[in-house]
Amino acid sequence: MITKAVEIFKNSKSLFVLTGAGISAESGIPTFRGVDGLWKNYSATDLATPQAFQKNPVLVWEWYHWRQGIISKAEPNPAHYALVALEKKMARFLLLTQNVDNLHPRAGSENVLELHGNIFRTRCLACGEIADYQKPPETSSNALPKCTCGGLLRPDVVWFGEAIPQHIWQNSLDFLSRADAALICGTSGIVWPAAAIPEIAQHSNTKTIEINLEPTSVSSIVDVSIQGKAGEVLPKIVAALGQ
Ligand code: BJW
Ligand code: ZN
Repeated sequence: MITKAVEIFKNSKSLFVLTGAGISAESGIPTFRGVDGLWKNYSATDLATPQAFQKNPVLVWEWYHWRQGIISKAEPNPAHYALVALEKKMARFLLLTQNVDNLHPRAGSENVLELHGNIFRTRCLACGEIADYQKPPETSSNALPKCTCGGLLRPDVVWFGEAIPQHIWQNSLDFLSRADAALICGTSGIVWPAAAIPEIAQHSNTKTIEINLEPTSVSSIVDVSIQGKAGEVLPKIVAALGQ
C-alpha cells in the first residue's frame, strides 16, 4: 500500500492534504473520540458546542485551558515534519487542518489553512475582537477570560452547529478541484464538512490516499488506504520519494 501511495505522489505536482487529531496523537495530544476524548468524564465532543459554553463557560474554559497546557508543552512529531518535506517536493501544496494546535506551522509547513480555528486565539462575544491568547499561569480554574471592553471571551474555534470560515472552505475546494492527489491523515472522517473531502476529490478525478491507525468511514472510497501510525508511515513515504 505504501508503494501505491508513493507512485501516486511521484506522479503528482499538486497535493491537497487534510489532517485531523490523529496526526498530533504521537505528540501526546489527545484525540476527540474513543477513550482518548474523555476529560473528567465529559466527552470532548459534548464540550465542543455553543450550548455547553452557554450553560457552563467555566467548565468549557477549564477544558480549553487544560488542552492549551498540553499543547504548549507538545512538539511536532515525524508526521508533521514529513508533511513539511512533502510540501517542498510539490509544485503546488495546500494543507487543510481540522486541528487547533498550531503544530503544522510550528513544524514549518507554509501553506496551511485552519478549518476549525486556533486554540491560541480568543474572540470577544461583545465586540468581536480576535486576539492571541494563552492562559496566564496564575489564573484560577474558575476564572473567565475577559476582553478589554469587559465582554466575555470564547476560544476562537468552530464548535458543532457553527458555520466554518467560508473563505477557508472555498479556497480549499478551489485547490482540491485542481489537485492531482489528496492525502487524508489522522481523521475519523465523521465531522462535516471535512468528511466530504474524499468524495469531493473523487468527483474531480483527484487520487485519494488515507493514513489512519484503523479503518474509517472513508476507507472504502479512497484509492489507497494505509493502516498505521502517521509518524511512521509518512516518513517512509518521504524517504521512498527520495530527493
Ligand atoms: C491516528 C493516530 C496516529 C489516532 N496516526 N491516525 C451533515 C451531515 C451530518 C451532520 C452535519 C452535516 N453538516 C453539519 C453537520 C453537523 C456537524 C457534524 O459534522 N456532526 C457530525 C458529528 C455528524 N458539523 C458542524 O456542525 C460543522 N459546521 C457546519 O457544518 O456548519 C454549517 C452549518 C452551520 C449551521 C447550520 C447548518 C450548517 C462544524 C464542525 C466543528 C467541529 N469542531 C470540533 C472542535 C474544534 C475546536 C476544538 O478543537 O476544541 O473539531 S469537534 C472535533 O471533531 C474537532 C475536530 O477537528 C473534529 C474532527 O475530529 P478528528 O480530527 O477526525 O478527530 P477524531 O478523534 O475523531 O479522530 C482521530 C483519528 O485519528 C481516528 O480515526 C484515529 O484512528 C486516528 N489516529 N492516532 C494515524 N498515530
Ligand atoms: Zn470586546
